[in-house]
Amino acid sequence: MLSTQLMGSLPSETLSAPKLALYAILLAFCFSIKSTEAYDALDPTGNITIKWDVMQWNPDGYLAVVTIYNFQLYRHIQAPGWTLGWTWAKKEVIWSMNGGQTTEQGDCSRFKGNIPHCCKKDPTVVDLLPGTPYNQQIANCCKGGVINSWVQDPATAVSSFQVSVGQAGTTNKTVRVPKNFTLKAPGPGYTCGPARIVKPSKFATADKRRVTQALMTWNVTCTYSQFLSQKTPTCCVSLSSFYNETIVPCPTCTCGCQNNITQPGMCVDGDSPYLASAITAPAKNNLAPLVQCTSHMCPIRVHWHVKLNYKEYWRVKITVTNFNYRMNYTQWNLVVQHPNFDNLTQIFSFNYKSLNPYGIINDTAMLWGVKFYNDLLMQASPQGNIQSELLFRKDKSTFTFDKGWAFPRRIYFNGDNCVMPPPDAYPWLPNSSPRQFISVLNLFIAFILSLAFILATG
Ligand SMILES: *[C@@H]1O[C@H](CO)[C@@H](O)[C@H](O)[C@H]1NC(C)=O
Ligand SMILES: *[C@@H]1O[C@H](CO)[C@@H](O)[C@H](O)[C@H]1NC(C)=O
Ligand SMILES: *[C@@H]1O[C@H](CO)[C@@H](O)[C@H](O)[C@H]1NC(C)=O
Ligand SMILES: *[C@@H]1O[C@H](CO)[C@@H](O)[C@H](O)[C@H]1NC(C)=O
Ligand SMILES: *[C@@H]1O[C@H](CO)[C@@H](O)[C@H](O)[C@H]1NC(C)=O
Ligand SMILES: *[C@@H]1O[C@H](CO)[C@@H](O)[C@H](O)[C@H]1NC(C)=O
Ligand SMILES: *[C@@H]1O[C@H](CO)[C@@H](O)[C@H](O)[C@H]1NC(C)=O
Ligand SMILES: *[C@@H]1O[C@H](CO)[C@@H](O)[C@H](O)[C@H]1NC(C)=O
Ligand SMILES: CC(=O)N[C@H]1CO[C@H](CO)[C@@H](O)[C@@H]1O
Repeated sequence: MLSTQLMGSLPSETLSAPKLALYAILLAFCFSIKSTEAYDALDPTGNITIKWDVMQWNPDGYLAVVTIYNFQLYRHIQAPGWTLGWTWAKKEVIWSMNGGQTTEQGDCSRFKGNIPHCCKKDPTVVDLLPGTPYNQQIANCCKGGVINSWVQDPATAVSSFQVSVGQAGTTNKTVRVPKNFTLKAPGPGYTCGPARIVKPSKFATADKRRVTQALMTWNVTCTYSQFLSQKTPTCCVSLSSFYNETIVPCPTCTCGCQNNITQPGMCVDGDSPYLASAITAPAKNNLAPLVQCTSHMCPIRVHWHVKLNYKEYWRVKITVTNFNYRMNYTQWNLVVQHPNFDNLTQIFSFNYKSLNPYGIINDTAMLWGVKFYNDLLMQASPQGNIQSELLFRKDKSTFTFDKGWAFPRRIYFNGDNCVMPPPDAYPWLPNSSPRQFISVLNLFIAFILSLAFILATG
């Protein structure tokens, strides 16, 4: 049953018709998208849609329920949560809010008696925290701005608040939609389009026997670009295998370089006596990671180990390690691309869903933690890692340990690309030379894929 004999002499990967079609599609995308557009080849329609439903006209304005839907397959919003801003078209004010609040009231000195919740021309709204009194809540609120990804849980991929607007239009002819929407999650990365008036939303009552509808509805769509979100990567990949003792580390300086002279304190050693004070020291920007000193300086490393070779199957161990002392990653997820995901037989202690954006090629998987077991990736510490093993069924016509075939083509952590080691550094089979390692065809494919990625994220 268990065979450690190497399969390196099997014919290597050949291009099947569906794969050629995929590469053609990717190639077409390369030349059709503008480089500034946010586009993710693995989640082509991914977006966050913000919907305003006017539920009631008031004497001086309206009452609206604002709902944020995260339609992205694998990108979520984690603590400290989303921040939504816009600019009023006229002199609108916010009388009151439920399930959310503005961060600043602004200058309401022109009001006597009733003072509005916010008088700013460009209000900024955040979610309320869990445990908010019931009379300030509405459905889908009060999660501290945390929104799950659509694949992990559509029920918690939604966030809502209610806003009572004054000094505004009071009919669907006079109301003016807000402009200039901004969504931070919590950092930059999203770009929002203009609000568009759409068909009023319909709501079914709990018993499904009656349908009501909003008086007016407008939608705003926001899309993500990793390029806008940060300049440096945040994640890297290291590789190893049972057939070669070399452990290929993350590329040096992937996320930053250690430089004790010009930037002392940009990383901390795990055994440093200053560790505790560095962690509790107030950060200039509380989103900035405080990382353990490593050659790559990344907050996250994903390690892919080719562990065992059976006759019909082969086994991989994935380990995700957190090097960031300032972050517990809740509801983390991985997206992994490898041609053998079309025959994944078993996965241990992770949830799994196949992502199939083009409907023809089944090589991409989304993996995430099991609730209450390993859905929390703890801050840098001996506990700051999570592991799983994957069992793949061999397809005799494509399977090989040669040419780095057993290593992943692409990995994302929480939707951001993890930098891979260069292909010529991959552990290779004994008796195989680096020259035959990458065929011209593979080079061509790698070039097309990286071009697609650069254009998509850049
Ligand atoms: C946003 O995502 C939803 C769900 O995938 C999709 O139906 C809709 O067309 C997308 N909107 C845009 C503007 O891409
Ligand atoms: C505004 O309301 C009228 C009916 O009062 C309706 O006929 C019209 O379609 C509405 N317009 C919009 C943009 O919702
Ligand atoms: C929209 O926001 C941008 C940047 O915050 C600002 O430069 C621009 O003037 C705003 N436009 C309006 C109409 O407020
Ligand atoms: C507006 O957004 C809602 C919720 O995301 C969606 O169901 C509806 O189809 C959208 N309307 C348009 C025209 O995009
Ligand atoms: C920086 O300091 C750390 C320990 O604080 C040390 O391990 C590392 O070698 C130093 N790097 C350089 C480039 O001096
Ligand atoms: C991470 O979670 C642990 C346990 O819940 C907590 O003690 C720690 O303070 C958290 N760390 C951060 C950076 O939030
Ligand atoms: C992709 O693979 C998964 C699991 O291996 C399977 O459930 C799904 O049906 C496959 N989809 C296609 C289009 O082959
Ligand atoms: C293992 O792979 C490395 C390349 O990463 C190579 O230099 C080394 O020779 C290989 N070892 C064996 C025993 O083939
Ligand atoms: C060896 C094996 O089981 N191959 C299967 C892999 O998955 C594809 C599609 O899911 C099947 O067509 C193969 O038979």
